[in-house]
Amino acid sequence: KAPKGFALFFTGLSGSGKSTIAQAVIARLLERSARPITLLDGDEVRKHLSKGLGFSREDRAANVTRIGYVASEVVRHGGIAICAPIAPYRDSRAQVRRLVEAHGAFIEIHVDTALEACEARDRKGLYAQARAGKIARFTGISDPYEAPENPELHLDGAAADPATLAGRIIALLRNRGLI
Ligand code: GGZ
Repeated sequence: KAPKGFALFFTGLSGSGKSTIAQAVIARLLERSARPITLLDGDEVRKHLSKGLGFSREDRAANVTRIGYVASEVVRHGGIAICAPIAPYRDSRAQVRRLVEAHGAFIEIHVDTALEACEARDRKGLYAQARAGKIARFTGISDPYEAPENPELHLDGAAADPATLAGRIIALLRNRGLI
């Protein structure tokens, strides 16, 4: 019978490791099967699906619900959607959950890397710019991040390497009979 579709929805601060862990999960999934995977990464989405949107509350909500809509369509057709926006607002995440759960499973993964660790790495130099006031409304510095209360999985991105954290996600998907 056709496999059930599901969405992995990563949420967390900039530099928390969402994209890197998502990539490691994709590599593991591709080893197991030929099921197609749709990646909706924060960065890429903003170049295409959400081109022109900024970082106000409204624009972030629009960005996140657009991602959710695409994910729900993928899941409706039995596919795997992997989403990795910051998604700082609880209500937007809940809206995405409702959209996806109408058709399949929604797995919310909080990549809960301490702000200090994200900022210490600062691979793109964005935190330095935010501290200097050159980027306004930067999540964790000058804009809110509402932590998930009941995510399916809670990970500390600084506690283990991405491959190990991806292994925990694969185990959860196996336990739930999704792969
Ligand atoms: C947060 C920002 C901002 C502001 C630009 N606040 O680490 P990155 O660089 O590559 O990922 C971040 C990305 C966040 O976009 P999302 O679409 O994931 O955000 S949301 O879900 O809130 O809509 C960061 C960069 O864009 N970036 N300005 N002010 N991150």
